[in-house]
Amino acid sequence: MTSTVSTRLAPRRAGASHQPADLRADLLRELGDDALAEDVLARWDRWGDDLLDAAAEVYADPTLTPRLVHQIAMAHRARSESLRERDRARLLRPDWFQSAEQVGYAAYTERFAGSLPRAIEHIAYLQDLGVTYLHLMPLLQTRPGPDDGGYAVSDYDEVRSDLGTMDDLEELSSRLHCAGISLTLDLVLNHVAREHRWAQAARSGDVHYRDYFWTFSDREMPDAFERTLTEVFPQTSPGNFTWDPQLHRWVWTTFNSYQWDLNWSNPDVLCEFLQIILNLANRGVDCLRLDAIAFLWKRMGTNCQNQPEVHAITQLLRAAVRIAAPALVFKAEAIVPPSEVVSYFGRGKYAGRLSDLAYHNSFMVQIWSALATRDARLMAVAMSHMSQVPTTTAWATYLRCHDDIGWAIEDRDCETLGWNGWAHRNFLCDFYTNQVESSFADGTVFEENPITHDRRINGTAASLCGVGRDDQPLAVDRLLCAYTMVMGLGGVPLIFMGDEIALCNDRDYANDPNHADDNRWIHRPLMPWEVANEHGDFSGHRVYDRLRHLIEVRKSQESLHASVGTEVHSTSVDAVVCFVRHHPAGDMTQVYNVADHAVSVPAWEIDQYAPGAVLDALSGQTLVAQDGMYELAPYAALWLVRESA
Ligand code: OTU
Repeated sequence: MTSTVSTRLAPRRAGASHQPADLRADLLRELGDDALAEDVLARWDRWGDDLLDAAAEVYADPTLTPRLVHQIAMAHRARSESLRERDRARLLRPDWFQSAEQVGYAAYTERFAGSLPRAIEHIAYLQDLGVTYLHLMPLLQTRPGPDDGGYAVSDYDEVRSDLGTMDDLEELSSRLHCAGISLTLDLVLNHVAREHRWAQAARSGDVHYRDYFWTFSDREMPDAFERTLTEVFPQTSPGNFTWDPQLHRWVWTTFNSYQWDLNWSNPDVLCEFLQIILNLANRGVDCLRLDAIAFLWKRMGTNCQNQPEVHAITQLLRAAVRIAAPALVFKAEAIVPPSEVVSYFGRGKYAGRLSDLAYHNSFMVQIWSALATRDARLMAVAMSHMSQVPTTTAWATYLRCHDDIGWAIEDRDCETLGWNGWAHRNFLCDFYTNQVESSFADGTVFEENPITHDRRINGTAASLCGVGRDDQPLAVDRLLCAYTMVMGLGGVPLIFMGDEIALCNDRDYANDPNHADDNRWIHRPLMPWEVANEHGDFSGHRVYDRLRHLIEVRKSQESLHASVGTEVHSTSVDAVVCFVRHHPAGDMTQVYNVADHAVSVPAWEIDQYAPGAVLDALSGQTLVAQDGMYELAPYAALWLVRESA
């Protein structure tokens, strides 16, 4: 044997107490008589190195990998026949979530249906709209009192008692599956409620559990960390540390003071979460939204976001899931600068090994910015600065979600246009809270930072578009133009509950003592079924029908598959932007006019991207040039393809 070959064959982690070969044997033994043991082993051979490399990168504990192997084997053994079937189907179609047929819908169970069993009654409604992916907002057991909209979990093994039980969850997921709809749930993994049993044990003096958290006896370390940390809720929960009188220590609390950040450098925390993930997978969950994933790893001297260990941990968990429950995918919720967000799909050695989906926060912000300025150039600049994402992943595109909108716009992108970044962000905030003449919106301010004066905003998509205002006859066209962009980028478009019927702001939230302190509830209205069941809406413009048509067309366009990216180009008309998609199934040029007035664009500027593509798949009409110009109505949105396509 030559030395080159022997090097290649040498164990990759020399020195580790458990060699990959031992672990493989452990896995085989622990799988016992599992009928699919060979399949699991094949997946270990495919993904095991991802798990081992990542474990070695973050954790020094030699007992960790055998524990993980044990968890994987046990979870697979407990997996039901129908979910094993689902694993097989997804392995044969690993791009299932990238397909143009995917359309998502996000809702709070209690606002949408009241409870999990009652949600079953509304599956037909989702099917009619064309939904294939349902994200139910956090529904595991939370602390009593304010719970940050469910993001303060006190028990990961139970469903919130007002919503139902774990069995109800399982029943719902299997009913959804029968209807061709996958289920996404939140995995709140940066923090737990201080009422969670781990925090309770820590508070009563158990040092094993105290190590699950970041706690400090005095202000020295907290003060040192604070120097480079930012504040998420500067008004309602200032600072990142909270004094706990029972623990008699400072606890790291990035979000609300009742949400204790977990110490992910502790391998026990990792194992706890792998178990939670595998349990949810075995209940039939198809996708986990990794909440606030950017914050997982703390490092002195940084803002404690986007640290490389976050990616290694994601790789480890993702690999474990690929082996034990491959029907499950991950969606990263990293609301971080555009230059950072792409790293959640994996860059460099992590490429394609991390989350399958990630929220496209930057695109969302750019849509609102373009509508406010009636100018789409900044969107083209920002989108062209974003790096390519792995071809096996997909963006989750959206116009609104349950959170506020923070103006994640980079200074350098503004500078390209000679704009000042700070001034532009400030303008957007004024605009969407209706403080400038040109505003069409009806939003409110969220959490103004008293030091930086940074402001974020709230409001439903419809209210931010001007639905409900007598002086805004084009509000619905604006809303649909924006949703057409969301549906057109490629990836999984997410409809936030109520947008399909143009639901406006709900000022009643202030009457609920658990919501009154958090004005994000203004855009989390109750579903008015008497209106929705009629497919009616508050605008009088049949938004539901128009959106359903848009969805139908989207599903017919194979070229919207997320494996190819979208080029975003500006034109000589500031308000007109082109989305260009090159796909073997057929090219598509999308044209949008973000202004509330008609415009003319030189025809060649659009034709250059896909000559001969003049059929608008959305209206079924052919685009005809007049004197070399295309005339575009206010908020025109066209998906141009070739006639034959
Ligand atoms: C996420 O939010 C959730 O979406 C929020 O609803 C929760 O309050 C929060 O986590 C805590 O669980 O951390 O990575 O601007 O965008 O808090 C992004 C506020 C997050 C949210 C931010 C976000």
